[in-house]
Amino acid sequence: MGKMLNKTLQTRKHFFSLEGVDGSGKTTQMDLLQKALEEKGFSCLRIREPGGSEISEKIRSLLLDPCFKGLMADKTELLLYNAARAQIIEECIKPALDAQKIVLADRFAWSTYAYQGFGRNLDQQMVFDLSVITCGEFLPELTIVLDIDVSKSRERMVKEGKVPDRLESEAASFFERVRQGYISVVENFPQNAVLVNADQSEETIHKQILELILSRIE
Ligand code: Z5A
Repeated sequence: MGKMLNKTLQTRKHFFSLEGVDGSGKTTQMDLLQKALEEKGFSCLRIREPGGSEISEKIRSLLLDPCFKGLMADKTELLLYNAARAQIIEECIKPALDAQKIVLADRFAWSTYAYQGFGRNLDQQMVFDLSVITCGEFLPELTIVLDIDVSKSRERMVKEGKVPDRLESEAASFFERVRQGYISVVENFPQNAVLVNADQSEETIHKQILELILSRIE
């Protein structure tokens, strides 16, 4: 179970992220959300983490390479996710927010809190503090966590036939901890994070997400 963090959170307006275990439907929902916002005339920058810039994509391939399974130290993993994030903030997020765009992130700092803090059992306060060092004020004003039973999200991944990367090949218990990590984010930051039941139709989930985002930007 997650502990309550010693924290203050600085966030940026017009910055949103979608989070959840793999197969929770983030990419599907990102597509629908971006399209709906652009149809309403909003200009959006969409990013995915880790990645989104040349340097961050190189870090991504290091992080997800299955040949490092069992080799990469947990703290190396933690620092690499933060390094990729520091780069994408400077190169992409800051300029987009300065240009009044809406930033939509497929994963961001709460992935690190859930996967490294809970999945890998690293000290949660330390993971949080490091995120604050990496991001400063560049944290999303609202994070939508797509919450789903781990067995159901696994079924979706199997159905899709995706070859598992280094993290995706972790045991189910790892993803159970990650799910608890996301629940802890919502408990710690109810103003900045919300759970949406991801075991519903794509259209129902989309409507809920769009309503949440529009309530912050219109
Ligand atoms: N990671 C980390 O450890 N620490 C960090 O700080 C960060 C990341 C930033 C990145 O993987 C890995 O890095 C990730 C966490 C870790 N790994 N793990 N494990 P990624 O970017 O390659 O993949 P992902 O982010 O996990 O996304 P994904 O696997 O592509 O899943 P998704 O985007 O959430 O789901 P999807 O592609 O939209 O949908 C999956 C399938 O379900 C697909 O066939 C859909 O058609 C289907 N689907 C979607 N919605 C529904 C509904 N509503 N009903 C039924 N079926 C659905």
